[in-house]
Amino acid sequence: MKTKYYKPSDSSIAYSVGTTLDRFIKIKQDEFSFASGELSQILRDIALAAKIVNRETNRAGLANIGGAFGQTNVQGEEQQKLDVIANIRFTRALTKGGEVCAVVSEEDDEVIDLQNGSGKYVVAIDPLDGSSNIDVNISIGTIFSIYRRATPIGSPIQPEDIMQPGCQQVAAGYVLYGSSTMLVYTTGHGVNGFTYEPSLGEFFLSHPNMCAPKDGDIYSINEGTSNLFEPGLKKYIELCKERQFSARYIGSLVADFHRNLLKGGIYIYPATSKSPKGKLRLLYEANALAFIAEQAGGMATDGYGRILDIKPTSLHQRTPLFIGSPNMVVEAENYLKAFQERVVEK
Ligand code: AFP
Repeated sequence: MKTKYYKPSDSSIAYSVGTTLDRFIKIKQDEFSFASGELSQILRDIALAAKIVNRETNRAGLANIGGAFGQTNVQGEEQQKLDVIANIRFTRALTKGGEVCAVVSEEDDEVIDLQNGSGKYVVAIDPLDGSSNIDVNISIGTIFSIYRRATPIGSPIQPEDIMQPGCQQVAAGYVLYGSSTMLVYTTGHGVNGFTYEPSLGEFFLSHPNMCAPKDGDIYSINEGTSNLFEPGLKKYIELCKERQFSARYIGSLVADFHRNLLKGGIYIYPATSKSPKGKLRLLYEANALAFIAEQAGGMATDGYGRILDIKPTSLHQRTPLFIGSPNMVVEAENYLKAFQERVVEK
């Protein structure tokens, strides 16, 4: 039999289309000390569900899947139809994948036990964040955290499997359904971003080794409640204005976070006198983004301490969030603490 070596063609038709998410995951699989392909499979399952949600999101105006579902979730927030669709899609993908034993979702009051005796992992997910933006065609996102279960495989799910601090995450990521759809994730070895190519149905590596600028000039906060902010935060926002920083806030955490990660800035969802724990959820919003921020050289705190060190005490626990460029987060935190001290000293 005659053989010949493969020689890539010089023709433009043979240009590389880039690295697919699948291939990238496979290449990087060896980075996990406990790697055996399961974590890679979960990432693939999430990517598959993201493609479906992306398709549904793009048809939202046409397919009668916009608008409210007619029920509220455990947060008391009105569920949108796409919230429900996304929740089903991600849960289904994680169930079929077979690597996950339990899912915590913003849309479900309780932990979903997948009854999977061989599942080593727990996933916390906000299937569709910023869903009040769906009907007005503004970017929305999915946020996910992956943990290894703490108790032996095959035994009943225990609270300690679920209530793990963010520093125990083995992977985390988000999907941004924006002007293009992106999946960004970390497994604790830097952060990489992939852009969806709809005609090929694949995510391609587009943002390798993402790094948060040390400093920035964008601040993202809903100032509508500024009269309820802590005094230190009011001062910090004044400072941002004195420096003529840009205010950018669209009310979709993933989109606001992503912008600041690329351009340099701080996203703040603070405690207020009305909501001392803020609005965002620790387990399936703050933790994932905090892990990504830190892996990209950024920072995430609740204004007084590291997000990833918070030990959760309840499933849908809320936390204030200060996240983004490290110099900005440190400065904001210093304002909060300095002013608080002054108040205490009087
Ligand atoms: P929805 O999913 O209800 O739209 O909430 C989105 C969100 O959790 C987060 O994505 C935003 O940053 C934040 O709430 C916006 O909240 P405010 O409307 O209070 O600014």
